[in-house]
Amino acid sequence: MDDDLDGTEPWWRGAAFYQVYPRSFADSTGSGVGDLAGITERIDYIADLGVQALWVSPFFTSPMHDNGYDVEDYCAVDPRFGTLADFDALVAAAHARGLRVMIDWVPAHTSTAHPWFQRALSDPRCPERDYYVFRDPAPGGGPPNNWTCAFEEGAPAWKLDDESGQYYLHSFLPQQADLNWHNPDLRAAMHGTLRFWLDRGVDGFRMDVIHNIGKDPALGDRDPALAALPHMLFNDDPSTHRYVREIRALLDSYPGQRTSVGEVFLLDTAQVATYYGQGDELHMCFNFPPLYTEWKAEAWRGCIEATTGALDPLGAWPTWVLSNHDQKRHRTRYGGGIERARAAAVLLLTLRGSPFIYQGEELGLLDAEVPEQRVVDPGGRDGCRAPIPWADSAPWGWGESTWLPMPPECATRNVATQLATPGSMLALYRRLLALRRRCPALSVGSFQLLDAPAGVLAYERRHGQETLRVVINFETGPVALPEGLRGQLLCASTGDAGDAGGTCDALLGEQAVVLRCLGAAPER
Ligand code: ISL
Repeated sequence: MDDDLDGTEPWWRGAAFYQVYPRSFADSTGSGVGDLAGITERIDYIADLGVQALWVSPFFTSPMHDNGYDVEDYCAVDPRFGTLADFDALVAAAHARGLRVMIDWVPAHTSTAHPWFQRALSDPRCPERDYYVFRDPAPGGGPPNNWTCAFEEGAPAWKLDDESGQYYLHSFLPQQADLNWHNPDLRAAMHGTLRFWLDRGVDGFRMDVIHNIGKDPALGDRDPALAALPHMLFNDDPSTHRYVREIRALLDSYPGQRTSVGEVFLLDTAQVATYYGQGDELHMCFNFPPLYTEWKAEAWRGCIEATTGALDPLGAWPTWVLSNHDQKRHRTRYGGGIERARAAAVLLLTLRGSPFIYQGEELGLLDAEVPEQRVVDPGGRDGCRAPIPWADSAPWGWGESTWLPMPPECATRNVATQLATPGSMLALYRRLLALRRRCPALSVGSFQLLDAPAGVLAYERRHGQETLRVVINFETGPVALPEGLRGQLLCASTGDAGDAGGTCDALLGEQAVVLRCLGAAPER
């Protein structure tokens, strides 16, 4: 595998990542639930898409109260998803195609079914009791502080253990008990779980709510005005940085540029930036404001400026995400139009930083409608987790029944049809990813916002002799491009690439283009 893109950059800078949600990716057994062998069977699909790495969401032993983000055994594959041998086969198949494999690591909490928690409950004097955050009730009774949990608005982040009379902390479901990272034995045990997978050859980790590992040792009340919002959104204890540096040192002790991307779910990018440390904490952080930015040129310009303003001075490498397993898919969020989703693909894959594609967005999927009797997720996030349609007729490459309903428009939004259609969304993602590979200006080049007419976002990417321009029309009407924004068309969000090579001096409504600057050297 090439370690560098141009001899100096680490592999993950400018790499495009593909998020696989194993339950819904591909099913090798006909059970209606996707599995690891299913991913391996479809690994060529991911390789041919043109990404450099995949991130596989949790497949560890779990009671599945939070679809695997409630881990019962960090070092075992849940039988629903296969075996460790299936995992090894997936890594081997990915590596054979030059794809890196990142897995999800959930360090902030375990399932209450985890043996550590079970021991902690059964014997309050056992060492594992301090792996968690148990506290006496507040002086007047009730939870120890006013922190609230996610998924249930305003509900306390504490659950009473009747047996001992103490509460334990849970930032998410009561079945997900927060770990106490101040305990050195817990830290060592969690480091052991990283080593387990590093020794098996994984290339890195997506670290679930990593900002939530360190807690204010005093467990003080939060500002009552904000107390109804989940504590996790605000948890930003200085101790976390030390723990993250230890994790980074562990990754760095392995050869091969093992990598981390942390889910730092803090809504201020300046706060997120601190988790890059001095280049000695996370390699990359997810940044959530872009996920909440509406489809408007001005809003995106502001979002990009805020991101570059917070990260560039630190030399911190950005990530860009439009969809994931927790949020409405961006096509759904942006109103459902397909041209808009196509323009969004150009944006995602040409900004400076590492883009993360969520499985199915390359098909232009919408969220599924999930009737009440089929709801699975306590957080209301089933719609974006619907299975990927592979075949061009029902049951779309799955067994007769799937764990969630299929998404809408399967007859056109399936892999078989889109592979055979030159102008498909899938073809567009493949074209854009190929362009990223061919043009270092897009993957690792510098970035500069350009002046543009109202409703249009334009920026320049530059590397060596190569200068590319990206111009995105967020509005539905056509727009003429001023002289300074014209260029030779390399890729348009519309059509099937038939017009590449011509000069572009105007955009259709909701069209986005990648251009080579006129007067620049012709493409090599
Ligand atoms: O899901 C959300 C909003 O709909 C987020 O607030 C989410 O809780 C947050 O991004 C943290 O997410 C991660 O940790 C959770 C898990 O449920 C998510 O699936 C995971 O991505 C708890 O482990």
